[in-house]
Amino acid sequence: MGKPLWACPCERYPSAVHPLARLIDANANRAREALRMMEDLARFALDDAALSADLKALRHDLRAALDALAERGLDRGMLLASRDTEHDVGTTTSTEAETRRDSPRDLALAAGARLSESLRALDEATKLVPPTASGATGVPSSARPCPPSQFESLRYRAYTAEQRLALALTTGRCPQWPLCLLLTESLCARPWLEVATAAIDAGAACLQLREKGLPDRELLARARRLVELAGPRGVSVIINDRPEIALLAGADGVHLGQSDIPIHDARRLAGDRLLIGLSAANADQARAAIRAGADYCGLGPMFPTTTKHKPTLAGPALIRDYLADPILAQRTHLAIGGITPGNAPALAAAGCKGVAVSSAVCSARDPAAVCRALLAALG
Ligand code: 3NM
Repeated sequence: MGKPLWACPCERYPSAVHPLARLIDANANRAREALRMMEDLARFALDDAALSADLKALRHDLRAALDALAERGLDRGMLLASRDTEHDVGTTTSTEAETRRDSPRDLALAAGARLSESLRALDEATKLVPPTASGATGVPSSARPCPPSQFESLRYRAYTAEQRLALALTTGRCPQWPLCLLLTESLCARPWLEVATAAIDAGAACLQLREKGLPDRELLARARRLVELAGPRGVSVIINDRPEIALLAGADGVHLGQSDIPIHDARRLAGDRLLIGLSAANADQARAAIRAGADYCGLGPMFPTTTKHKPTLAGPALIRDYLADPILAQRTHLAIGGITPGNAPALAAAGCKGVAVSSAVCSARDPAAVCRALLAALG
């Protein structure tokens, strides 16, 4: 009669404590806890029903894969009985990396790492569990084929879920700029560099370079000039439409429209090196942007504008919708479109914390005065 591999291999262990069962139990707990953390982040930090349901299904399938081990003689009772936390030599060992978490994304990444490690450990360790409960095949375990592992496919699903979750949670390092100047030379009443400098002097915390027709070489040179000007003063530089120019210039971010390259592709180019903003005309578009990993949303148009063709007005109601959503409300927003010092109080009344403005500042004889008036109107 062959002895099951997980039976006590030596006299050191009390009969209920089997090293292999103990290892499997510990990793099952680790995987379950990590999945629950990820599920709760999708549910409470992102409000993402689809991702939260996928993570829940993963958790249930993990349970089923563990329960299936009962057919091979390793049932729940045995796993539980093998647990010996009191004498676990590893419970007091922790590293600095384990104690440091700065954002929900850090929680997701830590949970994702625990999940894939524990699923890999389960995948490997269960190869030592003989295919039948008796283990009495007469064939040495090394010669018996392993049953196909369910843990391997769970691990692949876990990788994708971790990616979706961590991308949507972003780094949390996008500031809420009160004023972003959209800089377009053709709208400027004075040289563009003077306009940019005046805006910074007056308190603009962000400059977005928006030049649709400039040859690439000039666009890159201008982006670099703005980064030189703004960077040392702690002012962010965002490049409209062009992640590769933003990366080459060392800018802080890129702003994309609904028909520009998808956020996922911009992220593949830029990783965490760029903040990514997306224009949204309604709260559904804003939610989709955040789930896809946008760091901030441009919300508009607030008012009629001649700078961009915009047949439908979103109006300040969009700010209210955005701020009424508990997930969106935590993300940076920039109201955009036709904003002036005269109409900015209506945005402030809707709770607006940041505006992106082009013609009202660029076309002013005194751009600094307009920036100050906008900031004052927003309070
Ligand atoms: N995007 P101005 S409105 C670039 O609604 C842009 O997504 C908008 O310029 C949007 O301050 C707009 O001159 C124009 O109106 C903003």
